[in-house]
Amino acid sequence: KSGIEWNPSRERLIVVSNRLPFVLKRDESTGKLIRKSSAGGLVTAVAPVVVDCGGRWVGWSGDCSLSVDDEIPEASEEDTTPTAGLLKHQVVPVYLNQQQFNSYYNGCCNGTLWPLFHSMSDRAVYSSEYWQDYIQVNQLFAEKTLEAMELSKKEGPDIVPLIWIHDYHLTLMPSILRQALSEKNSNALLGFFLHIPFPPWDIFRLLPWDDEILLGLLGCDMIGFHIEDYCINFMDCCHRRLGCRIDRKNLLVEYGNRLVKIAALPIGIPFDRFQRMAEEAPRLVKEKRQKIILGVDRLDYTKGLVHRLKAFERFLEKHPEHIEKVIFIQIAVPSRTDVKEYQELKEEMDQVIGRINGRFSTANWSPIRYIYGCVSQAELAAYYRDAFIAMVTPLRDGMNLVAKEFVACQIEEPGVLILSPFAGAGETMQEALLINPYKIDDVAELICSALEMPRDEREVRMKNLRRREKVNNVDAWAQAFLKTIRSTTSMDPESDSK
Ligand code: ADQ
Repeated sequence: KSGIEWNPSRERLIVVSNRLPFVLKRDESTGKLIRKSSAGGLVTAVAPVVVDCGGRWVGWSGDCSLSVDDEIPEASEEDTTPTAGLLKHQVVPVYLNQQQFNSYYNGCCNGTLWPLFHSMSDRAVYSSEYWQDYIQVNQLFAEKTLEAMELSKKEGPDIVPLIWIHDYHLTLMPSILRQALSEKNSNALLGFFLHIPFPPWDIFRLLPWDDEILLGLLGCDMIGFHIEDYCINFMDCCHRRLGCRIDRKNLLVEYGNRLVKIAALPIGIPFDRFQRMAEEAPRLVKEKRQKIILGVDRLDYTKGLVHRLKAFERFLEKHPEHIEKVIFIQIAVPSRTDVKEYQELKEEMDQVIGRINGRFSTANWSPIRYIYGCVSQAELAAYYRDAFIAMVTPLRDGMNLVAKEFVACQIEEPGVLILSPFAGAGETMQEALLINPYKIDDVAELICSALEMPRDEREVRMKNLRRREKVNNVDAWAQAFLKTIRSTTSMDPESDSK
């Protein structure tokens, strides 16, 4: 149950994201498609809402070989994930061919927009071919969403679809939908949430299609970002690039004859689920004498992995008294492995880890344990619980969920969170030790202070961090989004009863 109230005769939620909330795989023996669950926070929070209100989910299946002829399977009987309740008619797949995948996804999304939005403009590639495919795929998603809206409207004459679009892959969709709706004289509420940072004007304007992205997003009734800085950056770009009037106090952008509501809505995690997993997880690391310093990341250059390892190396160099007393466990999940920059990062990681281990290992100890691969959530919870320090030190990050998952799992001896202020999480998790990840020497010293921090201080910091994340969990985030978008019209059921 989502805990969100719906008026079934008037509302239907349609979620649109690059990926469906599960992967579709072909069973080799039967040739039929089966669902493989993905357990991310977004899916956990949003899928129950779609199930409750009889809504729909539009997204790519994750496999270029699939086509309209493939039938979407129902969930298997053993499936207990939050998407199990999504019936096949609620799943609206978008089909991409290999060329579109390479150009739209690897090219424009991950080669252009990802680095630029993370203010790493020197890594961004500008290609008009990629951009054309980005437009085309956004159109494709818009068509599928319009189909889903039509189906939803058929379920009741007064139904107004509430469309919730996710992330940088789909920034052009809102204005395409708005245009189509006005041609059909149809109504819907359009909302968007950006999961990554929105960069400052001086960076954003490097993009050759900056105006198109702003115009695309302004098709919405409401746009959510993680933190206020990103809201301000977006409004500033609308003002300077498009000449829009903006209301900084109430977070509104005026475009055409409409007001677009902007909102800072920091995402949370399923806190209680992580805590429960930490209570049940077995002990994975046997050495009791050694304190664990933990890093958990997608292998991405924005996450500051190499800087972190170098800081750890400096720490061992400057504080040899800690040799054999700590172990650094880095868990890195492979990501975007088709993209050259990600392959290069993988090689650099192997090299730096090899060097540090070669330099400091003794007969019975190696400083770094490197796990390259996907780890189950139950195992992650065990690492989070048993770590003495978690290092969450991205160079830039929209929010960062690892910082939040770590505190949710800290149910035994309280540990310390070392956090970069360049993650959205740095805005609210003020009891963490905040440090600029580029300051290698200072990070090295901070590791030392964290290891020596008195228990009382660790306890107070961790208690406050946990209290905040428990309340501001992922359900609260989804509810806040839906409440804000409803408030842009008279659709809010609370306003009915007034
Ligand atoms: P991501 O960049 O993917 O998300 P993040 O918020 O750190 O980044 O979430 C990563 C998730 O992957 C976490 O839930 C973590 O548990 C999981 N994970 C990491 N390594 C793993 C491993 N080896 N095995 C299994 N699971 C692993 C984007 C933005 C973020 C924003 C989120 C949500 O870039 O800034 O916080 O969306 O809005």
